[in-house]
Amino acid sequence: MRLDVVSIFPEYLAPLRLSLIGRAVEKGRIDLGVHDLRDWTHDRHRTVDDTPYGGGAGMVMKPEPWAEALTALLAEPAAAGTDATGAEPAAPAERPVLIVPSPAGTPFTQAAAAELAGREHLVFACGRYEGIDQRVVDWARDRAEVRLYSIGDYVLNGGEVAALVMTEAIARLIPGIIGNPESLTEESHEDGLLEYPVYTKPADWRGHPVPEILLSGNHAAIARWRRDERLRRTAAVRPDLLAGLDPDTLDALDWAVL
Ligand code: 6GU
Repeated sequence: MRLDVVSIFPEYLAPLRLSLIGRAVEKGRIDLGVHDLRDWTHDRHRTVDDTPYGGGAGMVMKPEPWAEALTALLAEPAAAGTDATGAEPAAPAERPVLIVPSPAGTPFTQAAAAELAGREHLVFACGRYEGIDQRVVDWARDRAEVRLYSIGDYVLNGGEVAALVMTEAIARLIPGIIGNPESLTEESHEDGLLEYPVYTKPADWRGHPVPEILLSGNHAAIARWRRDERLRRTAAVRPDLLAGLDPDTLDALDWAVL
């Protein structure tokens, strides 16, 4: 996957070089570019913002640097294998996805992360101030599949932290990036339920025993207990998730818990 991030604070994206994504970048599974928007300005002050039309508080990001940045980053890569020797015609390139982190976007979900993990090229446009001139988003629709995503109902100062959140959720779902892919299947949000509680040694810790069933060796009973815990937890803290479940995915034992 090719991953580009544009920001006026490229240092904010340093964590992309660490841990899981960092290793994927080192191994060449992710081709990462972190870019300073000011590199596409031409004035002495490297200006990226201006006052809003219509008045109001704060500043708005100017369209020109964004258009130059996105023109450069969304450009089709030079087609390989179409030289004068008449070799293989290159497969048509998939449209890049331009992700604009925004509190006014649609909710970013595990399903969105899973879908994006299968795409060839993601570009994150991290805005600051009151946002990016709307015409940039409209203009970019000819060049990319544009998506505005919010990571939750609260306000951040800019899109950088949201881009870190989204890239982590996406990158860990790219095939071959996580050592043990089984760890992906029983997680919170994979199937609309929260995960079950986990325990490790010692079996009794400061007077708190591990639930006995987990020491029983009865794998079917353990699986049922874990499912019951997932249902109870989800009902207790995220009734909105339960309401969104397909009732056909619940069996009689599930209904007995709920
Ligand atoms: Cl994606 N960006 C910003 N700036 N604020 C947010 C957000 C995103 N999601 C929630 N708040």
